[in-house]
Amino acid sequence: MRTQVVIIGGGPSGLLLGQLLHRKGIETVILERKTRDYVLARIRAGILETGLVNMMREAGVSERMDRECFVHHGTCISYENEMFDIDFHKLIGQNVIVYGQTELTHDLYDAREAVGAKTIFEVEDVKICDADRDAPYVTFNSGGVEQRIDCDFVAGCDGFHGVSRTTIPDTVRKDFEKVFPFGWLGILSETPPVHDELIYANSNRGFALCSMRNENLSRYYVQCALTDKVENWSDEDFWDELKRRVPEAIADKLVTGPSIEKSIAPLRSFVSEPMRWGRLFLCGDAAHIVPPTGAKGLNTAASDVHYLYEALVQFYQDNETNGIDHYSQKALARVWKAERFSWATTNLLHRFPDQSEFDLKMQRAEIESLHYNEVAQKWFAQNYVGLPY
Ligand code: FAS
Ligand code: PHB
Repeated sequence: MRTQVVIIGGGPSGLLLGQLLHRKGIETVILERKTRDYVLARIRAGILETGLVNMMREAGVSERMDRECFVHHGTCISYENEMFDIDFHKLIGQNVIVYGQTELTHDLYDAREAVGAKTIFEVEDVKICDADRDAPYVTFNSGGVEQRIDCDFVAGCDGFHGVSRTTIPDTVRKDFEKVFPFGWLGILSETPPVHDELIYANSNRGFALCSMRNENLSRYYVQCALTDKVENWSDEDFWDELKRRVPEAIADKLVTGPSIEKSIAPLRSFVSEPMRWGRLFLCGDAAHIVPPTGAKGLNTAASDVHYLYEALVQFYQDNETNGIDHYSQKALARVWKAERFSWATTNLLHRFPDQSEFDLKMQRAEIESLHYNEVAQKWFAQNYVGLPY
């Protein structure tokens, strides 16, 4: 088998890259470890930056997103019984949209199948070979049969636990990591959202987030201990704890109901450099992870896709290598800014086990300056809606 670009990973990064390249006549094969249903059952991001929305439109996969999404002109931050709005539209004339990663991934799978582009599911034992040479190839096992695909390039879109990142030798790669001492317990419930915008809550009991997917599908999170287990939390326990962490006026109007999904995600900041080794390019969670506080995970994967897509089109159409030669540098410049915002918002809104009284005073002072200082709010708004590509 031969193709131009082998994409490892059929998550949003791989699918979006594949769809964009297809529309430029560049052939790809996606290798996905799981089944399509398994990938679509994962509940993840909910906020899309304008950059990602524009790429979905360029990929020709935005019809349902444009029809069903919520446009959010701002977000709310609460601290104990106080709550304030950061109005992106008023401050910087921009917004974000609420459209679940699950839906976005579903749309991309449908689009890929509609154009007949090749995706091989349930692959095993994927190996990237000769990535540092001019004729890379990928071997894998499918249905018990060893297979090989020769290609020009490999896009490692296989997430944090994939094989792409570690294909880059330890002598070349440098990883940067910070593990946070808590996780997020999230639930999905078929209930109306408690507020028309998201609420990021800082409380003396820990962080909480009120989010949504549509007018009758809500997504909520509470900060929990790393040792916590989903089975320790009944739905009632969750709702009671959420009510303790948001302002009374919000708790009073919260509509509760049975959870249809419940999971705990650990929080970490992680970046692996470089994001290119020879003809292998890392994209998305394969190269970096952020705590979801700043809603940057999926959106930073999108900017990687943007840079790699542009670079590969330039190579195939203009026989230019400037884009691919500068891919890692360009992608990392934006990645680190997203890491900074995600780290800063996580420190601002969570309770840390080792926080002193002084630390709590500093956290409170920072939230209050965000509440009353327009310059601080503009910085938050510019980062939350997404820095330019
Ligand atoms: P993904 O991990 O989504 O996709 C990688 C794909 O590669 C997977 O389908 C996997 O099965 C496949 N794969 C792995 N190894 C392979 C191999 N060896 N061979 C073939 N295929 C392989 N971001 C936010 O912005 N907001 C959130 O609320 C949020 N919540 C999250 C919750 C959890 C539990 C996790 C893990 C992440 C969350 N994220 C969130 C971040 C998330 O949205 C990612 O940024 C996004 O999925 C990145 O997409 P990909 O880079 O495509 O990686
Ligand atoms: C979500 O809706 O899942 C979500 C929204 C914003 C975040 C994190 C998660 O910052």
